[in-house]
Amino acid sequence: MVASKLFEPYDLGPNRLSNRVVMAPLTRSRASDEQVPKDIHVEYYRQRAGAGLIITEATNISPEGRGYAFTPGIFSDEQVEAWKKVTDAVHAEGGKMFLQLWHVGRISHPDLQPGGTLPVAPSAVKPEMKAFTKDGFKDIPAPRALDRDELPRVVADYVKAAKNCKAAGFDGVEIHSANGYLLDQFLRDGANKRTDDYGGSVENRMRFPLEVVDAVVDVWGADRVGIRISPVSPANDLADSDPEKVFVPYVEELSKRGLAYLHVIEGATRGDRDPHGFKAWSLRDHFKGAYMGNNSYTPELAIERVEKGEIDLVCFGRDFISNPDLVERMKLGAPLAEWDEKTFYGGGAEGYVDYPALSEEEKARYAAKAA
Ligand code: 8OZ
Repeated sequence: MVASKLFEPYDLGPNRLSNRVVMAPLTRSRASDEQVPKDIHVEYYRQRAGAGLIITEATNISPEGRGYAFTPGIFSDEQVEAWKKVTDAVHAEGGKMFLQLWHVGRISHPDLQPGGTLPVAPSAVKPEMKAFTKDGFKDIPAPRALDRDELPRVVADYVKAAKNCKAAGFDGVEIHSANGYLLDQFLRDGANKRTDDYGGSVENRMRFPLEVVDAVVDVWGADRVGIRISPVSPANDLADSDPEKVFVPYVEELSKRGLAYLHVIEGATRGDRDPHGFKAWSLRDHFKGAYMGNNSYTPELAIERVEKGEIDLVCFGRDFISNPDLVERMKLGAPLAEWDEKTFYGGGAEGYVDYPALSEEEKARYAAKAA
C-alpha cells in the first residue's frame, strides 16, 4: 500500500472528505435534449464515489447559460429530480458531491439558445471558436452585450440554480469562474470591453463575478461554496493582458468571503502546466481556505505536493474517466487504465460506465506486490 496524506480524510468546511483526491468537473455531453441527467449518470457517478469529493460536470444554471449540446441543467424540477438520484447514489457509497454552476456566456450558438437568439456576454466580442450543437460544430457569432439592468436577472438565475442544488441533495456547489465562460469573460480584458462600472478597472471587472459569489454564498453559506479559476489558460480564446493584476485581488476578495476552496487550473486547460510567467499556484498565498490543484497531475506529483503541504486537495479528470476506482488504484500503486478520447463527449454507456474497476483478484495481486 502507498501511504500518504493524500489518502487521509480532509475536513472541507462541514464536509468530511474520505481522502484528498477530487474528481474534476468533466463535460461528457450525455444528458437528454431537455438537459436532464439519465440513469447512466447515476451509475457513472456512483462508480466514482471513492473520490474524496466529486464535482459534477459543468451544469447549466439557465437555458441561456447553455453552450454545448447534451449538457445537463439545474433550472427545472425534472433536472432536480434526476440529480437527486445521482446524489442519493453517491451518498449511499459514502461519497460527497458538489454541483458546478455554469453559464457559458459567449461560448454558445443561437441553435443552443432559447428562441434562437444570440448568446450573451459582457461585450460583443466574437471568440474564434466553434460551438458543439446537435448538428455538429458551428462557428460562434459575436454575442450580444448584456445591458447593465439585465445583470440582476443573471444573478437571480444563479440563485435559483443554487437553491435547486440544495433540493437535489448536493453537499455544496462550485462556481465555474474559469476557462473563458461568463464569469471569466467579465474578469479578463480579452472579452470585457465595458465602459460602465462592470468593465475597465480590475475592481469593476471583478464586480459581477463577486455579485454572483455573494448571492450563492447567501444560499449555501461560504463553507459549502468553492470556486474554479484558470488565470493563465487560453481556453475558449480568452486571455488577460496582465493576469496577476486581476487574479491576486480577485482571490483576496474570495478569501475574505471565507469560501471553502479555491480550485485552480494551474496552466493551460488540459495542457501545459506552466505556460506563463505568472505562476497561478502562487495564488494559494492569498487564500485562507483549501487550495485545490488541477491540471495534468500524476499520482506521484499529487502525493509530493500534498505531502509538502503545497496543496490541500488535488483534482484528477481524465484518469477518473478510465479508472472509476482511481483512489483504490493509487493506494495500491496499481497501473492506471488509459482513456479513449473518442468517447469523451456524446453517446451513451460506451466509454462512460463500462471502464471496469479492479477485480478482487487484481487488488490482492497488487497489494501483495506492494507489500
Ligand atoms: C470540455 C468540453 C466542454 C466544456 C470547461 C466546461 O472547460 C468545460 C468544458 C470542457 O470548463
